[in-house]
Amino acid sequence: MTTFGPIEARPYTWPYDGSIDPARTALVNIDWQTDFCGPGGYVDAMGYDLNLTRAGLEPTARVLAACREVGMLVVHTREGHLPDLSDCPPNKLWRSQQIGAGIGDAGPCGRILVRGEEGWDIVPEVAPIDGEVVIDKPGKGAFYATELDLVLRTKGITHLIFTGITTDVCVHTTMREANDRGFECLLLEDCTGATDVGNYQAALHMVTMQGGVFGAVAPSGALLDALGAVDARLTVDG
Ligand code: C5J
Repeated sequence: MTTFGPIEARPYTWPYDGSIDPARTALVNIDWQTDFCGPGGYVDAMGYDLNLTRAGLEPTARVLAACREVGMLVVHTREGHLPDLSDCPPNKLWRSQQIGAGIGDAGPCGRILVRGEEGWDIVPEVAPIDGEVVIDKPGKGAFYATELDLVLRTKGITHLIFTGITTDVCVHTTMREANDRGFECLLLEDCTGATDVGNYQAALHMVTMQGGVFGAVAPSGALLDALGAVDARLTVDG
């Protein structure tokens, strides 16, 4: 299969081993759910600005199209709990109730952060298509209590490209877990967002410390250029 890149990233040209091989690379889209970026969802109930968590949606849709085009594995994750909340730790439940967005409580998009509810769905702009991997997770990290590691290793994946929300919570936790497992990670800075601008900026910066302690950071345009996604790049640039 054709390889692409490498691409200009911070703090090193990504990937460390020379080029992007679509057969060994997965795009991992973290928690693009209504609960985190849609009106009436969990983040909205907590009172945070949805513009911040929605900011990366359009660029992510372009990246998703380009990665599908080159035959890359696409993985989507969803944070959510079983309807009886038996997989929701009591301290997580308590904390959500303190901030006025109790997990399992009824809201405009159904029960907050519960599997199968409207708010738990991935938003249409970046929804999975047939054949893509969807990982349901009860926690922040996508490796904890899920089949993700096994699926990636079975498919021969060694490199991961991340988009998603929120940068400082589920994206960071998953990227850190992935890095510890030996996956070579890239975070697309314009394809992610947090509930706080300072946290978003700090989370990006943390990745780049110590020579790329969790991997590297790049704008999505660099990836689109490398993949030869000419149409998508033209749209990005207007
Ligand atoms: C949070 C997430 N923030 N997807 N989840 O609770 O980042």
